Amino acid sequence: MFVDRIKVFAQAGSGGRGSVSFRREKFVPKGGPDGGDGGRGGDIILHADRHTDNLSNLFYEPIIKAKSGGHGMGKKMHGRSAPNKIVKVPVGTIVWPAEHIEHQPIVDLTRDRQEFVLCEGGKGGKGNVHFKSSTNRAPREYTEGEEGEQGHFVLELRTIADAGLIGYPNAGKSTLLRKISAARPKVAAYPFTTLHPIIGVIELSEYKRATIADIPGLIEGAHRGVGLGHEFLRHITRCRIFLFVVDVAGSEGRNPIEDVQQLRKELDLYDKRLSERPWFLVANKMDLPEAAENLRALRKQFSKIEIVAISAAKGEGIDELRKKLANWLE
Ligand SMILES: Nc1nc2c(ncn2[C@@H]2O[C@H](COP(=O)(O)OP(=O)(O)OP(=O)(O)O)[C@@H](O)[C@H]2O)c(=O)[nH]1
Ligand SMILES: [Mg+2]
Repeated sequence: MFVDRIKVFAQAGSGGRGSVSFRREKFVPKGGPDGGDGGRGGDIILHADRHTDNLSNLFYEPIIKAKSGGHGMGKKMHGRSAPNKIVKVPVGTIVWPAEHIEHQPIVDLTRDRQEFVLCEGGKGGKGNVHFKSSTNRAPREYTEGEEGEQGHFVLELRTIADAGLIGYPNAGKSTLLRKISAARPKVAAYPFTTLHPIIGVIELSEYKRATIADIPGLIEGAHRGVGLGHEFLRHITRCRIFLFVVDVAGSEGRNPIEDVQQLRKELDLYDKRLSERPWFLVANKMDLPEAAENLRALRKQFSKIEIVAISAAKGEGIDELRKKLANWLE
């Protein structure tokens, strides 16, 4: 299961209560106060982890709680501090307050191993040793531990990748990702084979790598939530460049030029800022009959846009695409 948005309730542990206790020893008739402090409650910590690719662990545990600290004890003994509760989330997780999502995020976890204390555990209370004074030698005062912080939050994943693949269903985006990276998205001859974003890592040179996100195919009306498009467009909002993948052979009876225009429009309607980002064309399915002719028309129509012709299925043009990608990402 792929979960990229979830509401959770988080509650850190409370501090333990301070203790009221008096020394009792043989030959020490009136031992003074010796009640120790309570221990700290556990924090709730979000930990960005690059091996975690979605938020499904929270689907099964939408209520996150850390344990409370132990109470203080006699002989000035402190209560035990509760362990922090560490929750692994994918890199690219944004945390919103549940009341107003998409306003001001609480945190954006963009780096691997980045940590954030979502809810702080309460401090332990003070034991009666702290309340001894010249006028009160046998204090019965203590304080309760502080309550742990708590709140409702929405966690949302916005995939982080250098480049995003955008295209109609069946254009061959996943086939391309399989050829160019070690990622293994499913490929099939029916639309919406890809149901959630998948990231592939591409070796550009010996030292350089790039990440590419394959998202479910877009169709007309995607910005309004038709198909799977809208749900997943936010996963490309962080890409630096976009690769529009088209079936240049028009093998499903569509026109590649219209496809590109429609995809551009959907992106623009979704978020104007995205349509201003650098983009390139990948003309796929060059192995099919109509492709060469359509490619000429495509080049004419989009003369200012760089176009790389490939056959993802046959693995043709992949090396050139890899080289171009390195340039585009410079
Ligand atoms: N002839 C030919 N067929 C291809 C090529 N690339 C992909 N295909 C086929 O096109 C179909 C769709 O490929 P996918 O890679 O699943 O397409 P997609 O864009 O990921 O589709 P969705 O996940 O549904 O959006 C499959 O049957 C592929 O085998 C190509 O270069 N040439
Ligand atoms: Mg796919």
